[in-house]
Amino acid sequence: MKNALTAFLLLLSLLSIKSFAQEFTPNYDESMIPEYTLPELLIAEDGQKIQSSQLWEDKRRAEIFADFESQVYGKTPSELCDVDIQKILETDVFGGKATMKEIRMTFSKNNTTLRMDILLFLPKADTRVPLFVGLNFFGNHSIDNHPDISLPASWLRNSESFHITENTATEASRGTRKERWPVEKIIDRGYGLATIYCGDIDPDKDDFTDGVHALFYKNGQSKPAADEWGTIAGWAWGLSRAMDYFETDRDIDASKIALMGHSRLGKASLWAGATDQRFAIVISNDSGCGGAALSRRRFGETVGRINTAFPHWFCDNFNAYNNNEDALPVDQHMLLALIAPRPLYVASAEDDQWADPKGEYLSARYAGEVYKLYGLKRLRRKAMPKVNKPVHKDIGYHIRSGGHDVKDFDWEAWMDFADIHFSK
Ligand code: GTR
Repeated sequence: MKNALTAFLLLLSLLSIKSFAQEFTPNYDESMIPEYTLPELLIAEDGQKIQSSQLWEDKRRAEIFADFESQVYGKTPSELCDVDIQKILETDVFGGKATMKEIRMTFSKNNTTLRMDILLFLPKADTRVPLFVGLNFFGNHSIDNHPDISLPASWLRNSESFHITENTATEASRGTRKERWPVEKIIDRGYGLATIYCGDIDPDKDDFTDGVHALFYKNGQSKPAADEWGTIAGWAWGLSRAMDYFETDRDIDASKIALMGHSRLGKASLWAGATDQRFAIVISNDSGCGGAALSRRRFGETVGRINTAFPHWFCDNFNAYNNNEDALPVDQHMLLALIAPRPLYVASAEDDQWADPKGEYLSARYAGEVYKLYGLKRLRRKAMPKVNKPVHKDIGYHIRSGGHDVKDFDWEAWMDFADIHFSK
């Protein structure tokens, strides 16, 4: 009887997910955006006005952080695990002007291990170099043609154009994503670049048996509890472990690390930037819903739609806000504010309406209230900046022409921004 009831309820929920997905029509009309009131950034839960950066840090920041943790991304375990670090490759590249290294981190706990490879390109220099770090979608070997880059051992999404079949990396996919990673240009500007395949940390599918989560399960647990970390928080955890390594690498200036991420990985870079204040600059590119864009605008992708299509990205508690955005204790401008006082950059693309560029800009502008407490420069204009005209304050923003992608234009704007903030 109990089994029949469970099966019936499961069927009902599958049907409702399916019908939601089928019914969902994104809104792209500004005049159809429902009226909404954003939660107050600078009024604490007990009603106290937050008028100093000290009070922000001592009180309000923690309240907002706790809401994002329990309602949106899920709590990351604070326990440690065993970590083994091996340098598995070091070789000259680009005619000797840079070094390419691979660092293999192996995490173990609960009789489970996880292998995460960090691929690094570092310009040869007399001093420690500043670094950009970002997760990639299709394996470290997809960002450059070099034949020595290790293929990931973890699960990959099948893709004909990236030559991935049977969820396994192949030689043929070397360099297939190199357009998004202008490695030599980055080197020539004096920056290092580090990248990690996101699936090494947690494969991007609704399955919590194969990634980092399993290392931290309590006895008998097989998936995170409703307020525990989803995949995005898992990716952010991996970025922090990479940061642990960067702090030990004598070639890297760990006080000058800019974290960037595109799309779902942009959501991860924002959450990593919020959880780990060692990242000196945080950049999101086309991160949209659950990233930089305001949820309450319900423009393009919505909370209900993202939780339906990607049930594993956020914590289960986030489902309570499907079609119910006004009940959220936070909105995404508050996530951006958690990055303060560190420089923050939000990048959008004109044709990427699914990610709601205007919602991303507004969010970056509203986060400025906290930057102001620190006497920092924020985005003040109501009107969005012109297309392809980056604005570089302590919060940076641009909207690039073209679609959902990472272009050299974006990288150049981020490097200009990093030049200013790292005083290069
Ligand atoms: C889309 C998703 C977005 C964005 C994107 C991506 O399908 O709806 O939220 O994350 O994928 O990661 O490319």
